[in-house]
Amino acid sequence: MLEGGLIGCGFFAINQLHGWREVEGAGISAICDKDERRLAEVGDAFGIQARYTDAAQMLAAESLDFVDIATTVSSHRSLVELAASERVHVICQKPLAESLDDARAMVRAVERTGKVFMVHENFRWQSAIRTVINVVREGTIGTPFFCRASFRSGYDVYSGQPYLAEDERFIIQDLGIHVLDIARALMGDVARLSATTQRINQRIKGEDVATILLSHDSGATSIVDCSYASRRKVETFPETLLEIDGELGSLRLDAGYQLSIQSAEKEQRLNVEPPLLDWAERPWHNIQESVVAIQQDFASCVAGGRQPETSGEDNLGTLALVEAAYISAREGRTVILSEL
Ligand code: NAD
Ligand code: 89V
Repeated sequence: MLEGGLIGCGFFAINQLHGWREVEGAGISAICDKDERRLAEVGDAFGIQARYTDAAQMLAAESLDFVDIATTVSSHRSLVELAASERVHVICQKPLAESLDDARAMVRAVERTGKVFMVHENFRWQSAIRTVINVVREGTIGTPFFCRASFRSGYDVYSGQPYLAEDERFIIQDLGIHVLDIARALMGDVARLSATTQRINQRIKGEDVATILLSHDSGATSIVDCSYASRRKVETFPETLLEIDGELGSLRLDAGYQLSIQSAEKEQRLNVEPPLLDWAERPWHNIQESVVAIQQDFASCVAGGRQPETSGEDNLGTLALVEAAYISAREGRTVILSEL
């Protein structure tokens, strides 16, 4: 059994702690949060007695195989480097870092230890998205040449995560990063990108709408569009809707987890709604189920001595798209990814 230490016991860490209880071969035996009140609440709720307000002290005192970093982005680099210096496996929440330079340094630091380094980039582990990825990778619709990945919502994310209203960078860095990662998982790496951003809600500091055009290395095109300012009768939070055309067919993942696949041979309609786990609640159940899937993959990678699909190294490609989108929107130009 792999023993883990969770750093950061905030809003999302609750899902991670529930998730670890379901993972085979790994669990959390110690927790850390610099906020003592939060540490006590979460320790009591999950029956974890080993509690620390300092991650270095936790790593020194406990015999851990891995750390799960669930703090917000500004602390990710120092915590990942601390974990590397203590030679433990690492899973770290997205966004991995505030800059590409930081992220590259973090990847190099863990690489030198030979340990597993996963980014908790869970959207591509959502079961509906995973089904679509498998259909595309199996060649059912032939080589894809167009993808639209769309996340449009009016859901109040600020009440659970107040820091999202305070950052100069909002929707691309927090949410767009997931949708850009889905586009990469489906369509491959990106050669160039252009983006526009808007701020509709004037009470927040960053952008809450982004529209991004991607030209992939393969020649395919994707549109990634995100909004937290969309007032819609059917509120789809937190679903990513997909539309993909391939040389042999097409598929759509529509609202309510309805997947339709058209290929030369057949037309299929599938309900790919994720199960509601006993600790989960709608509409978050989609994200909550993906937490179990990604954490199980982490445990399997450690046991099997392999790097995960959403490794630190892989995530540099997604983080580069985030950086490129901000540059493009600010400077009003197309950004060539190889120049970053
Ligand atoms: P939060 O602010 O609610 O929680 C962060 C916690 O970390 C706080 O309790 C804080 O006291 C603690 N902390 C900060 N720095 C620390 C340090 N150096 N040592 C110990 N504790 C420290 O934030 P959140 O909403 O839970 O978000 C955490 C991360 O999870 C963010 O990176 C966010 O983007 C990500 N997130 C991911 C998803 C997803 O679906 N993958 C969803 C929500 C949030
Ligand atoms: O996934 C996230 O990081 C969350 C949310 C889905 C609400 O955007 O912040």
